[in-house]
Amino acid sequence: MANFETREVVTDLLIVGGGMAACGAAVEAAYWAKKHNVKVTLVDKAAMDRSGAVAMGLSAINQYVGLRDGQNTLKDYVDYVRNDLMGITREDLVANIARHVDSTVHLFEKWGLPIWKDENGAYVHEGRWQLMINGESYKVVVAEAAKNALGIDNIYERIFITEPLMNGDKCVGAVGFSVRENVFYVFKAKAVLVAMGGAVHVFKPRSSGEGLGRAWYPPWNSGSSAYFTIKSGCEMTCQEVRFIPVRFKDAYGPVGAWFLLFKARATNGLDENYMQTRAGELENWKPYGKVKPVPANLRNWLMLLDVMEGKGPIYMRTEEAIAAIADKYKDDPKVFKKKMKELETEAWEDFLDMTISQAILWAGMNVAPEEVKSEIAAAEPYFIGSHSGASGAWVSGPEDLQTPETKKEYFWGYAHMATIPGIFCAGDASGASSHKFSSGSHAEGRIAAKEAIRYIVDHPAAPSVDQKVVDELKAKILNPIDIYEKHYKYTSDPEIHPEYIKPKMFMFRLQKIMDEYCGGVSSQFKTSKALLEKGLVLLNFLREDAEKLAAKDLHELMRCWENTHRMWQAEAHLRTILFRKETRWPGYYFRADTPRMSEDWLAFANCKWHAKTGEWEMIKRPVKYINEAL
Ligand code: SFD
Ligand code: AMP
Repeated sequence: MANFETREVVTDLLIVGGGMAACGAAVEAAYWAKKHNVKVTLVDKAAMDRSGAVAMGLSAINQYVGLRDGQNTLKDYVDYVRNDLMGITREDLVANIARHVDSTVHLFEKWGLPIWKDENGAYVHEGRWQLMINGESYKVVVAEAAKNALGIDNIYERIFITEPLMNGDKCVGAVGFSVRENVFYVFKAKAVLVAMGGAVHVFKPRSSGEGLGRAWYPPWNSGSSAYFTIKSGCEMTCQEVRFIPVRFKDAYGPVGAWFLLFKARATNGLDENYMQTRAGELENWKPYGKVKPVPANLRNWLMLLDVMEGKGPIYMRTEEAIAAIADKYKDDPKVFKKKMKELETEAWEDFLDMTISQAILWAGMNVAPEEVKSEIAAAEPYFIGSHSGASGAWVSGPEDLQTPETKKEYFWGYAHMATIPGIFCAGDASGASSHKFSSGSHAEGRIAAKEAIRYIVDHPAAPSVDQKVVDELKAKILNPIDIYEKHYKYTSDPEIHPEYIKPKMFMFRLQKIMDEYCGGVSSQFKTSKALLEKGLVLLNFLREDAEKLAAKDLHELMRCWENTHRMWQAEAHLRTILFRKETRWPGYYFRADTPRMSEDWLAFANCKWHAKTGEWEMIKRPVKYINEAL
């Protein structure tokens, strides 16, 4: 077997991940840990300063409710999220995050994040819920606070968490390996807070050739949260809800600032505004088709109807929007010139703060946004518990926000704890609580960490770990290195071999299956029972071949496990689309054999994988609202 030293870390609370949710968890856990003499450890596959979705920075904070200033109520936010998700949401979770998110944003500001202010000192809003920031260093600022709170000795960077460590049905920690040295890590803990982000590259991306790998969400979020929670036996929710963002084409620049701040229109190749010409289609998706703002998937759907009729390309009318704003200043040429310069700067900064490659693409294509319109397109599917996605673990809500009706279904002792005791989830790892974004993920991390410490105080027994389980996991995790060592000399090209499969080839195969059978870009997001069933057969063959993944070094070992994690996310997704016999989110995916929304399916489609049998269980759970009680 590959020669790896084993290092053991014994702790009370283990935070897996170092992104927005984990940083929130670190800050809060450190506070409560001191009070209760509890040890907290954080482990990240990368370096916290620039790890996760916010690595490149962001140009907006997308969740700020403004409760302090009476701008909105909790009920307003909950109504917004429920409508955007076509009725499928856990209002108790959404409200719990929403009532804490403003204080997280105030902390960001205290820690040094520049939030735009107007001449009266008020935050500048991009839209009703969004604040403009100078956010290139957003993650650095947030990580610094987390590191200061936890102390550097309690943080392990560049360690890839591969598997949950189980003792029967109980989670007693996690195992993984260093991506820099031959060390296998065993973390033993009384509770684990899962915050390893969402999943990217499960589907074939639009990017190819030199651009291959370019995606909207970060490619290093590879489904580890979903894998960890599925494999440990947690019930999962909304696994069918993928998010398809509309983005500036090919470099995935954000559109929110254009639609909301600059009030731009999008038009098709014939200069028609599909939101107007296709408005009649919204009747088919009532009541959600008639709410304001129109749900994100329906906005996509109206656009896709044009694209499917050959009416592309679709353009963001940047030139029109800038002209309309500047027009107000046209009487004074000096002020007009200054305003135009300001708008041009804001347009570029929107990309430079969070999607630098879009600025590079614009520069390379001689795009001056004040002069020419710019192409946008629907991206490939992503799995996230935030934005207008919802996939993640099924977690308990807070007790005080339940109605007698919801309490039976949505509460089991500790808020944001999964169905396996001691596993807590936050950010993209927790499901059915969409629209939390960077700020809400941080807030959810804080909530979950406080609850995890409470759980540890209530359950102080040391984790009991079976050494045989650890030895088996070590052998399994390092197996790709052994396979490569054994066989690589017997081929003229180590990339191709009858005895093994390299992780990149494995990823291409996974992406092809998902793209063609599960409604990816090439299939125009359409699928059906027959296609899904065939896709499942192919996924099962892929699962057999996962045993033959081979790695020539530590980096490829990480790639092997990233792709195994993606494969499990893929299977949960496919099975849940198959289970939900309707189309609820056209614009994200369309089931051609069940093309309409059905009252029977105003319900959560949950799933659970059973380690003992290897079987998946599909579970329908009721949707119950609390908004009237707010
Ligand atoms: O414009 C392992 N997001 C936006 N949020 C906003 O508030 N405003 C925006 O402007 C946003 N936009 C946006 C956003 C993201 C991206 C990529 C772009 C634009 C281009 C969304 C937020 O960023 C997102 O909601 C949160 O970051 C989610 O937080 P969290 O904690 O759930 O995920 P993370 O931050 O990605 O962190 C994941 C961490 O896990 C680590 N990790 N560690 C150990 N072992 C493993 N196996 C691991 N796998 C992953 C990662 O290293 C990381 O630390 S806009 O589009 O709307
Ligand atoms: P995006 O840049 O697309 O990620 O959007 C940023 C924020 O603006 C998110 O909260 C979106 O839900 C919201 N948003 C984007 N476009 C629109 C739109 N056309 N109408 C309403 N909200 C939008």
